[in-house]
Amino acid sequence: MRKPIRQVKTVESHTEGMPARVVIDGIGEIPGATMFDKRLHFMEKMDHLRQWLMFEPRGHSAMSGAILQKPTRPDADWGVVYIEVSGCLPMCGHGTIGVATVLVEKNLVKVTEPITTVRLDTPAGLVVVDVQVKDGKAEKVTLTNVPSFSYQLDQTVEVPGFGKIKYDMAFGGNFYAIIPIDRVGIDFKRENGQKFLNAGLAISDAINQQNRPVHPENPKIAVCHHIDFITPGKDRLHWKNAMAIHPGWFDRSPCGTGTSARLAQMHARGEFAIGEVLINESWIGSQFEGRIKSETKVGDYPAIIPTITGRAWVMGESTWTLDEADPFPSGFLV
Ligand code: PYC
Repeated sequence: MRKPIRQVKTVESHTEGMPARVVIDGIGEIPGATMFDKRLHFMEKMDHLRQWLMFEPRGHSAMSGAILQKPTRPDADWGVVYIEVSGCLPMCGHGTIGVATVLVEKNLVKVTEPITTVRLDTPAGLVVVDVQVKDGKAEKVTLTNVPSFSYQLDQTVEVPGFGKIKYDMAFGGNFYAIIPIDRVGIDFKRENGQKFLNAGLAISDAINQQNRPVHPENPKIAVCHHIDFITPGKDRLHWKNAMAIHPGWFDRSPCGTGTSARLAQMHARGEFAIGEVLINESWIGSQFEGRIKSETKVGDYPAIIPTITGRAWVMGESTWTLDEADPFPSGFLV
């Protein structure tokens, strides 16, 4: 039998409905002194591997995952490079919850009950994750995210087809434009999904042309590809979102970095205090809890340290092989 030209092993998980395909073997060590450098190297030289694992026919138009690496810092247990259908994020909340669940349930870290603490070296910095474990199962995961901050409030962007749209820009590991749905005049209903995705793409293109956000401490983080359309839930601490991600898919989870950005924005607006719990609900109705652990600064920006709590489930394990005659070695999107 012909040997495959490539083979990797993954653990398939989902976090509140959003896939997290965790690559546990087969990629090797990605060159780079830090996890941020590894992410850049991977994006420049190894992107075909992301496309192979995320695009059809092995993935789909909203696929997401993570590649486990040896950490580049002594205080971390594992390194992580996040991959998804749109590229490689510096930080991914639902991905982190999936990775921590996989590490615990596959015994890739020393597991202690009732809490196993996992320290992840991510491209955005060290992320500490507390996994609530019972009988070897990860029941609930709380990650302490990177410092998150409100970048700009009450901005206006001119969007072709929509006119002037007001938004707040906040950072929670990625940049998020936060927009109440009445500003785009689309009802929060499943059948309006494509309308939100079209609006999100137009708004993100317009923001990146007219007022591109730049991280004050890492100017290589300089794009807004996430539009957080929000609508109130049952009280002031319960919100629902349609998280439209470039080039046109929804986060099925409530979005960990998006929830962090939202906490920072609400805090900056005086709408959320330390000690409160935000229930952030996804497009499919799954929920994360968001809290503020403490306040800090990022450059000159007042910032917060958010924690995000959610759940993930291991669904199976896969061995992916690539045959030399496969006409789609980098997959495809339709
Ligand atoms: O959970 O941070 C997140 C995330 C980003 C994109 C999809 N999910």
